[in-house]
Amino acid sequence: MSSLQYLIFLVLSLVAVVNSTPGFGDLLGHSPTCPSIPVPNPLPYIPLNNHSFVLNGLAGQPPQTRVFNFVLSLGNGAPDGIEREMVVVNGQYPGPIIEANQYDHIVVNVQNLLPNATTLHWHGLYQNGTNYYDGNAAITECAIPPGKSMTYSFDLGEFSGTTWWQMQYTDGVIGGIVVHPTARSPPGLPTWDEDVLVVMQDWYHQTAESLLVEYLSAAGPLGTGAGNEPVPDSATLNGHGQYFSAGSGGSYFTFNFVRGKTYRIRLVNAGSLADIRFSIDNHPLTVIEADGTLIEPTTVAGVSLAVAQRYSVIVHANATANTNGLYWMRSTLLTDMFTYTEPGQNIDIRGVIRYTGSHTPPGTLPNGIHSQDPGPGAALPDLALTTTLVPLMAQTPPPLNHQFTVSFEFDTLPDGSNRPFINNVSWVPLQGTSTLQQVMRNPGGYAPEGLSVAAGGQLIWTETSVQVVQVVVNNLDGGGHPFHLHGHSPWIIGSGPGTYVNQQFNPTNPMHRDTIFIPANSFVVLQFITNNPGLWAFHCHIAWHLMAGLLMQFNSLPFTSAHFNIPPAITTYCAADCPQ
Ligand SMILES: [Cu+2]
Repeated sequence: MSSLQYLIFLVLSLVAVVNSTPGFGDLLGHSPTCPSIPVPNPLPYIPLNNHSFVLNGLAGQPPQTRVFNFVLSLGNGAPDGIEREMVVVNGQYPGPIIEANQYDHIVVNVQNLLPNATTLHWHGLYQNGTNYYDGNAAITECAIPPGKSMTYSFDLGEFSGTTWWQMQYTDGVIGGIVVHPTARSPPGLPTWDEDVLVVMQDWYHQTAESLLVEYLSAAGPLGTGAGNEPVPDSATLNGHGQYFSAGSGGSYFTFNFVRGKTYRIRLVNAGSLADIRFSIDNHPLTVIEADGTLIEPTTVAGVSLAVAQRYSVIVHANATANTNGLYWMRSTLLTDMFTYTEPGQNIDIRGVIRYTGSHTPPGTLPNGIHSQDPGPGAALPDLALTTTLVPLMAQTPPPLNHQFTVSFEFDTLPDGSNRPFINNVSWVPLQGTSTLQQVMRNPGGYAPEGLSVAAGGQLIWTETSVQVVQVVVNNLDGGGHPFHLHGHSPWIIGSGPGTYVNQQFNPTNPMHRDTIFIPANSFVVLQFITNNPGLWAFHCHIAWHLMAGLLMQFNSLPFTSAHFNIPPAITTYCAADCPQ
């Protein structure tokens, strides 16, 4: 791109950004076609009860359709001790857990009683043949207007493992998804007696809507500078958190261990920004799953999860260090993403493991709230980088057909604010339509074969036939970014510092997962097969970076997508053109 082209591009993208920014969380009535409803007054939220996080198994049940009803509304409450307005599902936070077996069919009836339009995205699910239910506003559907409903209806297909659903984009309410495999466990996979979910989320006391305005401004949050991501105040662990400033304490998620039993704990980072490290005092963790991929077991002291990543760990209830039978679960926010000090912040969030037989009164804490982590009781490392993980079920990726490179970085706009760019393109959500709708109307022309840029910041790679593609992603930024590919679990063929310069890799049983952390100033090489028709977002999962435009799309098999039987509601909602 010449410097003149670049200048024109910057001005155009600035105009696009300015035009689109109110699209996130605008007031009602942005569009004359958008319905307005009397929004119900927020009620105090109900914490999802502790027992809900224990999974039922469902093993041996025949394949079936499982139906869930989600009513989205505003609520209020103080998960970490500080009152704020929240988004809740059926009055609850976190939202309900979707538990099913592989190959089940899932139906979720969503009713939106929020003042803004929204969608629900089912992270990591393949949505093969139902791309329009991927829940990606402005890409696979248009958001559900206030007062309206939509039914998501999809097969789980081959997916199994631990994942989560989330509301896009503002103040995302979240919930777990657990899909049990139907086949017998592969050799080498440890067994467990009980199965429990632990969902962790960094937590802000301001609404995402107001924080986004600050983030996208030249002044930045708290005036700390353009491009500084809003730093969270605390975090929650299964909906319970602690914030000790202002005299508030919050509450603790508590889980009972029966001595001698073995537990599978499924960890999810459902947050917006921070990496989170999980550990349990005096208990080693044996990691067996990463983003739905079973891995060769590896025993560690702690596990760090980037935003949107998941791990399963096996824990033996055999600790004797604490005579009161109480141990801390620790969910520690890593500060590497934080560019300024948030006053009063608590990064040290706790939950409680309580051995049955503990003679302490209910609610007793293991020891001091500022006690140091004693470690697992043996000298163990933390979990290493993704590229060192080995899938338990070996796969050899087929030889590649097409390779292409994208590079991303952040740049300052003429007004002093900061935006991300992939190959010099910053994504802006389409208004009143979706890229899928555009492709269906013009499958051969909207986004031609290969890499193209459609109007409004839509960077799209198109494959009109089934191909094995390799995408080289160069991170030119001085920070790390967790990238998520919708609808796939790409192989990680290679990675390293700097930019990719045709290094050769030997992809013998490479790791594959749907959310890959790309460290600062480094690259990854991903490989996948374009056999899943539709528009698949590939984006940084840090909420602020995504909303600022760090996203591109893969357009697989557009002539197949053109025959999708899109539910009429989606078309109607596109025409309504409601702000999110
Ligand atoms: Cu990012």
